[in-house]
Amino acid sequence: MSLVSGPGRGGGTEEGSPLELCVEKHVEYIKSLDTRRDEIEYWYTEHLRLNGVYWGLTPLHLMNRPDALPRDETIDFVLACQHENGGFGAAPGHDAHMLYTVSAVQILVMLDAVDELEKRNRGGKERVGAFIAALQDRETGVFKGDEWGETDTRFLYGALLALSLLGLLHLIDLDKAVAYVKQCENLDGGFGVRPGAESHSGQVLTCVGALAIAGRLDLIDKDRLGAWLSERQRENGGLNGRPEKAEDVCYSWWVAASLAMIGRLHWIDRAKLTTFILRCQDPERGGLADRPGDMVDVFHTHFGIAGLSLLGYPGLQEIDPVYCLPRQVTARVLQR
Ligand code: 3PZ
Ligand code: ZN
Repeated sequence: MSLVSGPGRGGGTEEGSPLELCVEKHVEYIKSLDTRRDEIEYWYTEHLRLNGVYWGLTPLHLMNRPDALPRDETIDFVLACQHENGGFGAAPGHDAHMLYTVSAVQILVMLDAVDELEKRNRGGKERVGAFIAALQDRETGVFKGDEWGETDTRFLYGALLALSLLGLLHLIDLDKAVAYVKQCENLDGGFGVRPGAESHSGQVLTCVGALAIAGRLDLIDKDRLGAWLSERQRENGGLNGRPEKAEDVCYSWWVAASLAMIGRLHWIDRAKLTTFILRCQDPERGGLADRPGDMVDVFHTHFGIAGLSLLGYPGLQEIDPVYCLPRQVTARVLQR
């Protein structure tokens, strides 16, 4: 199964054409990604496959088409990516890594199939939790992506996200993880990839998300961070990752979800951002690109539709900004 394709063709919305989400086109685009195994790009992107399934499945759920991909085949594929050590690789036979393990948990939770871990791969969710917990540095509280890799707040956020969905947060030192995130905070209100590193919207999302899961949003100066985040909006309505950089649909998610978590989403112009995201659609072939006129991919399709959901676009399921999953999914699992 692959939902990461190579380049599609650049579309771009013509000036003045009606701006509506082309739901049916996007459903067909995502479905088509899994049927292109003959194309060379399929093999170039094997290292992204499990993430790609998450990026394809989430917008389908948001667009009320959860059955557009075969549920049983998806579950089979996810379970085939699991290792003896409990973690998941990008595809069957690949090494286990935090990022794929988080995607696996998000997919299984979305499909209400966490029980299949126990039924079919033995060890159940506890074995997944043990893989993740072993990647925490017990001195500093931060996480590695795999046993050799570097540490990064992305992995810390992923660990907290997956463990909380599995009900296994007690396996780690949560206070140490929170203290590490706090050290990544900068004077501008943003967060960097590690203590002292420059603020970046992607890192802000991972740090704010981690604090939200830990129940420690009280540690954030919300007005100062909200000001830095709202300055990310550009003239055309799009959002950038840091000062002076170009806008990109995926940053719409990092910035807007962070603002939503601290209760400041109204600090950006929501109508202008909605218009920007809709202009990134390819109205003929389906899918969304990083910015208007560029080539579409499943990653920007996912984050674009997630952004529209956060902005309350009509007809979409509501998304949970902390978990980047449909609200009804996290409500079922976390009972909140
Ligand atoms: C993209 N990855 O390193 S990647 C990703 N980027 O695996 C997936 N916005 O070829 C797709 N840029 C497209 N389909 C892009 C995921 C990156 C992010 C690159 C990107 C996005 C602008 C330049 C890092 C979660 C997981 C991973 C990332 C971020 C968040 C690429 C380039 C990089 C990657 C994959 C393909 C353009 C798709
Ligand atoms: Zn992007």
